[in-house]
Amino acid sequence: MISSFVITGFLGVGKTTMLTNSVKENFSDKKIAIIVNEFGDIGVDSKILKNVHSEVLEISEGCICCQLAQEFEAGVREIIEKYDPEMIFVETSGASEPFPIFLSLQNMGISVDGVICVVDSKNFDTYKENSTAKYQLGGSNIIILNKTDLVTEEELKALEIELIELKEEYNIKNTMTDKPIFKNYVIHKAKQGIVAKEVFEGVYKVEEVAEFAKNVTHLGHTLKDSITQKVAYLKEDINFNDVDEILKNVPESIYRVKGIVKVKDVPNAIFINYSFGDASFEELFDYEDKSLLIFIGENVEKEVTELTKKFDILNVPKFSITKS
Ligand SMILES: Nc1nc2c(ncn2[C@@H]2O[C@H](COP(=O)(O)OP(=O)(O)OP(=O)(O)O)[C@@H](O)[C@H]2O)c(=O)[nH]1
Ligand SMILES: [Mg+2]
Repeated sequence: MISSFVITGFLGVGKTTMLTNSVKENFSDKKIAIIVNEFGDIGVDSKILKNVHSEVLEISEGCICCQLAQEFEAGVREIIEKYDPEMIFVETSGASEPFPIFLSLQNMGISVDGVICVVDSKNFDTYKENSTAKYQLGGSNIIILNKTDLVTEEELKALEIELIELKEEYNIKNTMTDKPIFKNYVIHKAKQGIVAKEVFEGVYKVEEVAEFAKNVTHLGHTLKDSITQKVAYLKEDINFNDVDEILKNVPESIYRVKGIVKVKDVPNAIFINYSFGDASFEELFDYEDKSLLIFIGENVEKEVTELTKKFDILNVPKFSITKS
């Protein structure tokens, strides 16, 4: 039986980082396939993941827990046929709830060994009121407090207490019996998504969950409605300082920027990863497409228009959604 993990968590918390930094080295003896569903229609995570993992399937445009369930199942079948993996990791978009994906995998005869919710220890306060974020916590059985390098011990302790309370409140339950679906859950801490192999050693028995899962319905969630994305292309190669300057001008309501840009005097393209005010950069090999920045947040339309006024280099297509 193929085993799988679902990785959930709000936008920018470190899901892809965990997949690139932890998964391969812990399972070097296994054939791993990754499925990634990104918020927005241009997948940059898949490009990053392909640097590390050989088999990456990208499902873009929409949320796999709602309108893309069929595409998701078709994608899983495709990757199994082509690659015959022993393990599948599914990175869900920050807008998805994990439970429907969990059920889809089980319906396909794939064992789900864990639903991992990655939490941003530094920025949890900023997004914790979002209902999807709460359901992501409630629908998981492995909680990873990531970005621990950005908080103090005390802050981390306080966060852990808060998370336990929220987990109890939002713990996914069987609607008939009112009993929690996951009997147990564990909390681990991580920096740069680096966790030990034990994290992936299941904490519950699948059969028990399957029994419970029959009566669970998909809860409505609001993230997709309130959060949108806008892509801006760069008219030409720019200086690294200009990238920095653009990021400094990103308003608070845009809390996620991902992009790939060609920078003058640097041979390879640079992958830009910005979340909640912090940015990281990575070289990306063999990227030949246009330079672009994807802005994700609230009011993006208005805010990105402001940015294009300020930075002439940014060009926002008026009508079409362009796929990479
Ligand atoms: N300081 C610090 N930064 C981190 C850590 N983990 C991830 N990051 C940074 O956080 C940003 C977002 O990380 P990703 O792994 O892309 O987050 P994600 O959850 O996959 O994001 P989406 O797929 O867009 O929802 C990147 O800039 C990472 O470098 C960490 O432990 N500490
Ligand atoms: Mg990601």
